[in-house]
Amino acid sequence: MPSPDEHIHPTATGAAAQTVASHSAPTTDGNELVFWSGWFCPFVARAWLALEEKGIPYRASGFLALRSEVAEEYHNAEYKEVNPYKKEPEFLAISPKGLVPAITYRGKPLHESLVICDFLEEAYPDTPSLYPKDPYDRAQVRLAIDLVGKSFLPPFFRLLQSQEPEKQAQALEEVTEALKKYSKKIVGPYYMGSQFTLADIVLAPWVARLPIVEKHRNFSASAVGDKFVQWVKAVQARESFKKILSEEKYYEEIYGRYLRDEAMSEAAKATRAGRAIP
Ligand SMILES: N[C@@H](CCC(=O)N[C@@H](CS)C(=O)NCC(=O)O)C(=O)O
Repeated sequence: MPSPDEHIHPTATGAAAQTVASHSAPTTDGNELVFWSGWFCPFVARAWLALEEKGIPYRASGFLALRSEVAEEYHNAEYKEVNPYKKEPEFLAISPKGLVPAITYRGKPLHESLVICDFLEEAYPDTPSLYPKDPYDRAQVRLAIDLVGKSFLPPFFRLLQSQEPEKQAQALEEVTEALKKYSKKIVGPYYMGSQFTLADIVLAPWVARLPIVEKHRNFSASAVGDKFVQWVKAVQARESFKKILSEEKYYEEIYGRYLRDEAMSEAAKATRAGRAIP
């Protein structure tokens, strides 16, 4: 039986659709990199932000789902819209957990959003860096990444999926606490100051998803603090961020399944079972 998550809106919309369309011509760089993607995914958004920030050429094709003829030509540099919930064998060969984002670089596959971001940083050294130069500052970026992964994401998923008011309240407190910790270190306008780094990218996709928890779970950015509110505004004004946004109503649709605790993604299943998210 197909899982409910297979029936997601099949393509990017709004500004994200335009970004995909504006990358539809073949690239002139030897077509090194393929971006396996889904418009709906915050982890994809991290890799997409990194690609856009770095200006790495990629070709968009707007495929709705992975097809074998697409797989055959996957050495061509393209943005490929994938439905990871279908777990097609061709996609599993590229991304063993069956999760987006993934890339193929010169035909070699890689997965995990942060691994991909770091890979882009190293494979394209002549593009704008996502890390500061100073080693201590770079370590601060890594600490921010660690904080978001360990302290923000697990309660964020619990906040979405919990049905009981006490569990929601507990998760809301944990989300707010994690964001307060993050905010304490924001230099402004971005986490590390004027440079937009991976410390921003790791959390930025959830800026587009905060309206969901504001509307349905009493989340309040101002309860986190003014520094956070200002950071959210700076992220919203960032060109790369605007370029990868789909229309809000489609996020609403996706997250409806999480809010009713019906989502069947690996992350939703792990959250339900009290396991770490993959
Ligand atoms: N840790 C992974 C998480 C990626 C992830 O969970 N992607 C979701 C979409 S947002 C996915 O592909 N889900 C398919 C599934 O759960 O079956 C990363 O950072 O790349």
